Amino acid sequence: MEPLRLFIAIPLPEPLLRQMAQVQRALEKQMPAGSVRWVNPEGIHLTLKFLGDTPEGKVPAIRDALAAVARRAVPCTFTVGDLGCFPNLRRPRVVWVGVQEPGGQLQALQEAVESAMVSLGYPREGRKFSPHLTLGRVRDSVPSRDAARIGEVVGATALGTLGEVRADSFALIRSVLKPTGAEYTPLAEFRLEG
Ligand code: 2AM
Repeated sequence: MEPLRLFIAIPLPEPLLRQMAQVQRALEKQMPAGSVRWVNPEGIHLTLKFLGDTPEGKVPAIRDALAAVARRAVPCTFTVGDLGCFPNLRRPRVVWVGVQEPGGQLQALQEAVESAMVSLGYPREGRKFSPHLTLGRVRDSVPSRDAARIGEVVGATALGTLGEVRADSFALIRSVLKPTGAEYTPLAEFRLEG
């Protein structure tokens, strides 16, 4: 049987997704044509853990482990705003909107999800958790002059705060890669009950 490509993420409210679509359109106008693959705004989410290819038989254990995390984790509120690029503005690969949550509950939730998945055999993420909402990915074929322009536009755009999100659940999501972009299907949602 085909493995399932899975990840764990916090879904975002519709009005914020519409704002993100506006930001994408505003950026696209200023960037070299076709230089960025913009993600479908309806699917924008805050990723907590990417699991990747997973045998279907493992899904019940993942669900049980995530349900246990959700029973203990508290809801949190985070702010969405400001723009940036990974790895940096000089070598942009991913264009994102930032997520700020000084209270530390989002970080605690991500760590709890990470540990639960490490216990199930997934590798621990080597990088520090940098919560973000991906808007688009710079195409591999983009000449360095165009990449520089993308970084300049992102650096020069003062987005400010788009809004606050009350996160009271997270989801296990299946991703199917299509030529038109990734299609996401939530397999299970977990309410934060702590
Ligand atoms: P992102 O949050 O930076 O966009 C589904 O692909 C989600 O898992 C995306 O949101 C993506 O990153 C995240 N992700 C993390 N590591 C990944 C990887 N190695 N391959 C694909 N997606 C990954």
